[in-house]
Amino acid sequence: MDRYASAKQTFAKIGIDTDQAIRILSGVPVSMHCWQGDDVRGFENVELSGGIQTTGNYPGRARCPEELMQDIEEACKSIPGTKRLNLHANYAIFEPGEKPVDRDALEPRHFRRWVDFAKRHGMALDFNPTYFSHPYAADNLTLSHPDPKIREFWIRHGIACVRIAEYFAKETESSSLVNFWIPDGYKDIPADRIGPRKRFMESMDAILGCGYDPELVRISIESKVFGIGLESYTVGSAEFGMQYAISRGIMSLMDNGHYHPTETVSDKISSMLLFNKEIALHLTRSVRWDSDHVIRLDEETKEICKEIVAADALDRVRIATDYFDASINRIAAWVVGMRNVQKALLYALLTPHESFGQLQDQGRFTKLLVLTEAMKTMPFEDVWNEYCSRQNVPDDWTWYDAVETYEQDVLSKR
Ligand code: RNT
Ligand code: ZN
Repeated sequence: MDRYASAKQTFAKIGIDTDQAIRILSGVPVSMHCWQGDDVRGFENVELSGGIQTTGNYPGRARCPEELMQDIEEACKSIPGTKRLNLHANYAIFEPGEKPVDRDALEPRHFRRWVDFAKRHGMALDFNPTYFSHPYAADNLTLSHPDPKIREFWIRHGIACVRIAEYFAKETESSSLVNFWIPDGYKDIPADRIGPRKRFMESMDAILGCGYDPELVRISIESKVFGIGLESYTVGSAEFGMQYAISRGIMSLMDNGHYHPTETVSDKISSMLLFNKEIALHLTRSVRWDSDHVIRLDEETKEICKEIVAADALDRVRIATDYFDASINRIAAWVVGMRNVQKALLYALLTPHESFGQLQDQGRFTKLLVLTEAMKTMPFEDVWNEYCSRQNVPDDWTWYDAVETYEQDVLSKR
């Protein structure tokens, strides 16, 4: 008997249909961040700022739209499942001879080439206004800036991004998520905490007031606990984000690098699902702080996916990746992280949540522990390999060969 057939039987004994798990997984969209390919630099030729940082200088960073697209294409060859592409506003493309515009004047046409690219690859698009790496964000204040002129600039930017997402949604026939994250905060203890938050609230209200079709565009707000150089206070804190979102009927986005080190997003998901129609996630790996390391198949990644699957909420959670490691091959970084999201989802789909839940309700915690641990050595690999082969992507031991060849032939020549 082949290995998959045997694994299928083993999982059937615990009430799991591996074919069904594979089928479900293949339809779960995961939005891949474009910014791993160039260390969040974008095409504006400015240094990264805004309380976030990439470290490392591995050769081969994408330096222009063509290179970034080519690298995304290369990565996607090794990533199974349904992929969306997550763009940032600073990845606008100005055609040769066209005069670049500032971020408050961006238009859909500046993303036409991305739309063509996405369509060619059967991907839908998500979007992010870029509130960092810009002269008007030099002091790390944007939508909460005390200067109304600067706030207005950033409000116009937000509205421009909503329009661009509308265009994405129409073109790709799939609603586009626009995620608002601002770096705004202070290095030291602020004299006034409520003022900046009130200004952020009012600026967001002005953006949401632009009028948009929620069938086409979904809007989320991503909170954060601190940033580099902004250690003491973040305007868009967790409480701000959650309450703003729920009161305005938009989505909360939780990035698992944005909480205190012992707080876990996996524990937040169920509460959020009880009170929100939909939620959004940035999957990442924090190492001591919001360091944006490549996602591993670690306990928290698995636990997050378990929470989504066990709550039967795959269609209510918008999953995206968000990390940037410049110290290793960037294409491999994409592939490893995206494959690990897929693996964690598969692991969750292969777990008998109902019967485990019953054990909990019956107070049979010893058996629950025993079986939860037994799960870990089930023939997961055989189901994963079957999934990869049905998705026409290489297995774990071979995909890197192609990436290494690509590094030699393409990346090393940049
Ligand atoms: C920053 C946020 C945000 C960014 C991207 C580039 O802390 O996580 O999502 O990583 O917008
Ligand atoms: Zn994020």
